[in-house]
Amino acid sequence: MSTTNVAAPMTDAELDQLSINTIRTLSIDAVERAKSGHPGTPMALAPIVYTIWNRVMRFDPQDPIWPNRDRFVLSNGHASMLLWSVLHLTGTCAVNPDYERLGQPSVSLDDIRRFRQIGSKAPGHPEYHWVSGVETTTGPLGQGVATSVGMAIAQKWLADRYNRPGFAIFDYDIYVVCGDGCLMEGVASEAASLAGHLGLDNLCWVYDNNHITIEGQTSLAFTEDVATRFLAYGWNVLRVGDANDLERIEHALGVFRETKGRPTLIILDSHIGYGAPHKHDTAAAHGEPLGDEEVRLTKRSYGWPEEAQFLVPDGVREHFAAGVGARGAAARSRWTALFASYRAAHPELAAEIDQMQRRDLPAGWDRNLPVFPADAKGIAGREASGKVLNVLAQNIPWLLGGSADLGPSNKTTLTYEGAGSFQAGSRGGKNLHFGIREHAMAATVNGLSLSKLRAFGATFFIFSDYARPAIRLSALMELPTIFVFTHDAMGDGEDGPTHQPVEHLASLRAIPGLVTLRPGDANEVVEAYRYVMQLRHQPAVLALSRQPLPTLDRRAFASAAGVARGAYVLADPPGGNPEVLLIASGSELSLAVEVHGKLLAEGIRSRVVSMPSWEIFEHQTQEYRDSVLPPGVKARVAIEQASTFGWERYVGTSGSVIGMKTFGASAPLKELQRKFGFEPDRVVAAARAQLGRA
Ligand SMILES: Cc1ncc(C[n+]2csc(CCOP(=O)(O)OP(=O)(O)O)c2C)c(N)n1
Ligand SMILES: [Mg+2]
Repeated sequence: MSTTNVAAPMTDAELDQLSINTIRTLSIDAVERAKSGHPGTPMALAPIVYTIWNRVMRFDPQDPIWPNRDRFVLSNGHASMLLWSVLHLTGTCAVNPDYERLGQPSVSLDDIRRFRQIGSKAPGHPEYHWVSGVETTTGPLGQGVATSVGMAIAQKWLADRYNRPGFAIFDYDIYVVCGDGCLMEGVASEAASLAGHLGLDNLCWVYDNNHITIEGQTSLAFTEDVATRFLAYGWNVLRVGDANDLERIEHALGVFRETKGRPTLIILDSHIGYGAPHKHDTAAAHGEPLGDEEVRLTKRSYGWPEEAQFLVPDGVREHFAAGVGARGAAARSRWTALFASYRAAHPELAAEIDQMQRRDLPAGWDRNLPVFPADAKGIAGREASGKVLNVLAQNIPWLLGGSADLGPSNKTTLTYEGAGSFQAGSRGGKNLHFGIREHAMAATVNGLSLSKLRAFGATFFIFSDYARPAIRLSALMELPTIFVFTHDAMGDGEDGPTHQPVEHLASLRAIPGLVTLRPGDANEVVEAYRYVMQLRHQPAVLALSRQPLPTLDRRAFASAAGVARGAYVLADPPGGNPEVLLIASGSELSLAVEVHGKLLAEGIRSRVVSMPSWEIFEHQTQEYRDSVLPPGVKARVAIEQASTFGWERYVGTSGSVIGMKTFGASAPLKELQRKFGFEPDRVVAAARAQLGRA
């Protein structure tokens, strides 16, 4: 290998090489200092990441949230040092959660020195919301590539709605780097299939074909023909046989940009641990420090001073400034001028873009929300939800979403005039057809949300399991995504236990930051949406019934506006002073109301607490919580057609929980309610027992 002269002046080619080797050695040194991390892949992929950033991407380091920037996703998140290196070397600025620029670097050299240490802006994996310039959190392999499909859909949708002749307000591309792990994961297959179907020609995945994963050669487990697979998905497939050949890489990226009608996969043959004499091409280079001696030999092979650490040679920062810095600044200033004339020509559209970027809601977003009259027969949660969604989607232009092939069941289809379907030939449609791909749907919803659209995804509650990894990332990234899950309990009786959620509520309630809501009647559904729409940094799950639920008479009971507090007193005995609390959610709320009446007839004074959301309730003041669940009232019965897991926190160890301890069964709903005890007599008996009057 040729020796690079670290001293200026240099040719452009030398500066390219110097920059690439800076990324490599920063990565090596950071992993060495941290005594943990993944050096081999950054060493191999520095040239592709360098080329994308410094030669191709339109990204202004001064404003990493400029709306029309090209996006870069590092789906093989373990190679995070690639990202920390370029964010540092490009001088990318930090912004705060209110989208204000902070005037300090996003990733400092000191952060890199403290790679993987507490508080460092160079954590183990790319973390959106923690480090500016990270477009999405990655680390769970496959999620980054799948999320990028949502970003690509978003760009197409935004372009369709907002671009006008002479005003290409949104024309950005999405670049993604991924490895063997990402392409082995099922979620990537779903996402690639969807992207191919949709003809997303703004999307470019670069596949690091290094034949290595943790256990060794990919021949252990991965022998498919990736190129043929992606051709079958309808992608454009390119190959670059040498990961160090910048010209060929740049050429392939150019072909991507000229390709219309399909996404592009660039298969890049690389050597993990490139330059390390004993570790290159081995799994040993994947996930551990190289070690002193190997580091020395590697640096020697790069023509690098062997003893230097965290060295950024003169000329490197300037080289990035002259590349991505200058190109990005020029593009952004052109865009800013363009947007100013756009604002003059299309003020309403420009105002929408402003609001969307700040995650504000447009004025009148909640007008015409339905109010459901009292009705003993009632309406299904999913039906009420469909009506609400159709109103909201008309009020909020950038609210869109869809189902994983269950639109007619989930009632999430937007049916109003002009709603349309998003397809290759109709980019303005608001109904997304995810197909039966829940994993990719949820990741796609994240990608849409990262692009500042308000997005929802839907399926049966039971299949929230298939969406869970991306829901978790939604919460971790603090994205206001919306998941509409219907058939939330045993309502689809005859379908049986494969379709009856049991542990799902408990498991979603355990995700930090996620808001779950299980509304108890149609007006609670309205209020649940009203609450959810106002979230800016939290994802929400709506668990909705398949079967009709009685619409409570809100003149006799408390207003459904109480949903906004998570739990509220729905009904008290005359004069107050309850002796037993009945706490219920969703389809069990009307059961609690019925029991309340029966108990009163027996002279037992019960309070019905509607508790659609634990998380929202937890955030109320102690005073409010005590007013709903008075500490002095120990006799408590919780009723919820879901796992009993966790209800002790509200009923105490002596309270009673009528819930599920087993899987369900295949039978008509009425029989299941009898079998599993969701019947008035059973609840009455539990309340009596709580009062020692069994
Ligand atoms: C969903 C998921 N499963 C497992 C892991 C643990 N893991 C991290 S990297 C890796 C191997 C990845 O291989 P590859 O993508 O080829 O990366 P390379 O070693 O080539 O950089 C594994 C299994 C993970 N991060 N995410
Ligand atoms: Mg690999």
